[in-house]
Amino acid sequence: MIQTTEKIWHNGKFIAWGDAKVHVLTHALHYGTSVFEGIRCYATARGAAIFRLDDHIRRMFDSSKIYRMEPLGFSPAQIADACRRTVSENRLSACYIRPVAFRGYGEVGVLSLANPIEIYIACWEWGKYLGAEALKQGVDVCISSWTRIAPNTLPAMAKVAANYMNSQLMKMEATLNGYTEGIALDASGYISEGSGENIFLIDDGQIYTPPLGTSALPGITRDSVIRIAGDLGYTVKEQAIPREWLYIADELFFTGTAAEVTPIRSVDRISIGIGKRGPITERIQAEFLGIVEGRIADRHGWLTALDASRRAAA
Ligand code: PPE
Repeated sequence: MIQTTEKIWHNGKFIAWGDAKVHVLTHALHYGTSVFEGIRCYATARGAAIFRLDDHIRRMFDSSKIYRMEPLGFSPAQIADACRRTVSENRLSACYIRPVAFRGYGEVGVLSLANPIEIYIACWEWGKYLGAEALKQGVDVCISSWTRIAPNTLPAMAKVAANYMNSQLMKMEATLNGYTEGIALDASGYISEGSGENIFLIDDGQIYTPPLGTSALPGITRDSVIRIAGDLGYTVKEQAIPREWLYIADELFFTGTAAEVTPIRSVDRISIGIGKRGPITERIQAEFLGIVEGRIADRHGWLTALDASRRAAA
């Protein structure tokens, strides 16, 4: 069960957690009309810091633009500020922040343009997404029998609720068959992404990831890892990856806000590389976790300190 907190931000005001309710005829509930983000806040030595806040808010506005959910009624700077205030209001440091904007109660029927847009921001403590041991030991995954949403059906660059019905089919199938996660192929048969993660492959010292054209979400962690890999002297090639390349790769890992950098140790019960976290994955993961947890200099300016006075003093 989710660990509740005290307050949730709604359209500019804080309300009690238990009062954040919607009518059963809310448009989003029937038709999936909801754009959202998942953002992590980390406890660092200098206080709580939110990872790539502005980039997440930018993606949320992009998602709402794609679905003609405009204007949202608040600027990106206002939503970013509301995210910071939601964490402070709940006196949390390490937590997961979930801003969501959706078409609310009004008309019933597919066309949503007249329905009001409601924005909520909640946060709560959320531990390791793929299990406590996953970051070190790696996870066992399968190729999903479900194809990822095709580019001319649902736009994958938008992070919207509807896309997660496809993700849920992948995740339920994987879980019920004893795997931690499923990876989908795109409509052309190439590797797309996990139900809630992007994927990276390492072969012969070279790092690869599927391009965004494979219906993969433009992950903020994906982008961070591409830049961290560059800092470490690697270049990441974005190219189409056939399924069998996963089986014979030296290393594989997932990236995501919730999953962070999680090694994959097997695919379809085929052991990958040394069968646990590989050396390049370990370097990238250490660098990523070092930066987000404030132990390594924030050279890209990715962290937003919650407490501005502390930031000024730092
Ligand atoms: N692909 C998908 C489909 C996806 O949902 C995520 C995030 C990613 C890639 C990675 O994107 P980013 O977080 O920007 O690096 N998945 C979120 C959902 C988790 C959930 O179960 O809810 C997340 O990691 O927050």
